[in-house]
Amino acid sequence: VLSDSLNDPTFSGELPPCVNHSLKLGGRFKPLMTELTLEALSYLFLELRPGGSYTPDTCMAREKTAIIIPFRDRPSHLHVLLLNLIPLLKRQNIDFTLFVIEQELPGPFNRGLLHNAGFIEASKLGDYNCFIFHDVDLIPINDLNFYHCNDNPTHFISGLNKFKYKLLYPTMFGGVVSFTDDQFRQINGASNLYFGWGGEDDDLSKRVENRGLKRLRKYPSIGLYDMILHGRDSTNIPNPTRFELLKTTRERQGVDGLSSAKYSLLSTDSLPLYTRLRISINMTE
Ligand code: UDH
Ligand code: NGS
Repeated sequence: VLSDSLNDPTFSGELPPCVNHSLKLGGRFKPLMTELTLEALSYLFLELRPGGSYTPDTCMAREKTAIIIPFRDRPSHLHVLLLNLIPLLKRQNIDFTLFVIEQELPGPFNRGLLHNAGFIEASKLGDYNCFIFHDVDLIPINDLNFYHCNDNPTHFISGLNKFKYKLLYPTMFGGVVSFTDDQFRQINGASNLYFGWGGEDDDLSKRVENRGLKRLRKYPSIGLYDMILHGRDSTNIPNPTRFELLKTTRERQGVDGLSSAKYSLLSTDSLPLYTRLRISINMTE
């Protein structure tokens, strides 16, 4: 007679830990660039809980991960990212929640402040111990690029299609990076002062170094991404003050960051595939 162990009162088994060498993993793959609607996507991923959370049901994940996506007006990129990233995270047995942190108009885009606001708001909603900050237009193309945190902050990108699957310079630290809760607090998060395009990721890179942490990077054949090619956003023009700001990273680090992030949270919506956080930033504050 077959018995259901879960209904057996003497059964007290625990799930085994999730391991990296899951049978579900392939290696490099070609991403799907189809732009589906959010409704179609939500039918594809019915196993996600409202707000975009997923917990593997065959093993215990080693950490609880918040994926934080800085965002403004890129719905088609977001849908392509979801189509590729959700299956990859599931194959890797990651326990995750997707947060899309959106900066309302008007005003120039501020990616650094969105990192801080995303970290602060996600931490209020769950006990996440791993944070992965993820640009909306970067699609991972290797299953072995694990969405885990490490003993030091980690740059997930070792090569990008637009740079012939290489990087522009060795200290690059933009696009997709991971921090444990402690690591992000240790560097006082990102700078809030970079309005417009450029430099905020270099500032983050220096903040890691200034606090005696290392920057890790994924193995060259593994940290591969395809960027969805696009032009410059009209509300994210190059920031003319970025080079001046980069000269004062060290002096500012203690007072400009997580500890001083100012924004208004306009709404929190638990959508089928992600938690949407809308914020406004007052440039004059
Ligand atoms: N982002 C938005 N909306 C915006 C601006 C930025 O969602 O209006 C987010 C998004 O997650 C994006 C990230 O911020 O991936 C970084 O912004 P970006 O993609 O504009 O920056 P990147 O350096 O590209 O990747 C700059 C475009 C330069 C075009 C040059 C054309 N030859
Ligand atoms: C550097 C920018 C970074 C940027 C990187 C790659 O010059 O913010 O280029 O940009 N630093 C400064 O401007 C100080 S990319 O070619 O991907 O658009 O991330």
